[in-house]
Amino acid sequence: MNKNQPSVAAIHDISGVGRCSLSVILPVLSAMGVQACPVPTAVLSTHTGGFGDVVLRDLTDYMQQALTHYKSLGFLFDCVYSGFLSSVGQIDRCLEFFAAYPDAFLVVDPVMGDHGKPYRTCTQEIRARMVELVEKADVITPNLTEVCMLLNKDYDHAPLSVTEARSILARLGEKGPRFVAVTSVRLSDGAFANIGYDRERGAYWRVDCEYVPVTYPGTGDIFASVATGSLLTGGSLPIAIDLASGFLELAIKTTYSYGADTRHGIMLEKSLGWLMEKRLSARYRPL
Ligand code: PXL
Repeated sequence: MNKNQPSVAAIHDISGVGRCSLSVILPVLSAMGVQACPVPTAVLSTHTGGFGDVVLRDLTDYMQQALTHYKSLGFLFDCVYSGFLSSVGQIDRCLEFFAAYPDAFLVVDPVMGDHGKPYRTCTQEIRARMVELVEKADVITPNLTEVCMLLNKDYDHAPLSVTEARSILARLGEKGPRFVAVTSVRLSDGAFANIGYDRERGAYWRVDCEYVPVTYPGTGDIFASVATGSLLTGGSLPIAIDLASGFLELAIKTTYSYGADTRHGIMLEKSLGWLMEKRLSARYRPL
């Protein structure tokens, strides 16, 4: 919308407590100099991972009306970035956004589950149709659970050989996206890594990370947002994965050091300043 600054239509839910989705996506993109325009898919009292009976207001109708309004104003977004969806109709709403902005860079974080299980609100129908967004995307950022759902494979958390890791990336790339980044992969050489594939270049990448023995909600959202911010401001795929991995490592270790309740997500407020400094680390290497 402003040619000096990339703009993103960010199609995700907003959860009041638990530091995930728009609560972390907006500050991350802003810190990276990217204008984030939220298109909320649902309002939730908390995320769905451990706070009991969540209050959820679905905004499927709102999404369509918001798009009609933006089109009437002639707004152009440089990027459309989708994530957590609370109803299967929202797949169609996302496809409408994608069609309305044919020149936009399309980021699909196929948020469906973690640790081998679907999120409580992620129905079989949503899981079956997520691939329609993936096919249109320029970049996708699934975790291993979501990879298995997209490839109709049984979830298996055994370490992956380099050949298996490359094969998963290539099969996802065949579905359409030029860039594939898969988070939190255990490799058979013992490394814990975020891995990537640039289909046009035929290049595979890995960024090895320090393993911290806890998991926090929202880390996938933060990974995808930092990577998106980097790609939109001139980063290559390995640079984007490197920056996202470095930032998460810092934020996770910071949170772990406080022993904070994991359900509240990572202490983003303590680490966000790092993102503004745009450090280059070049920890990436070919996979
Ligand atoms: O971080 C993914 C996510 C997004 N939105 C909601 C969630 C989760 C994961 O649990 O529950 C509402």
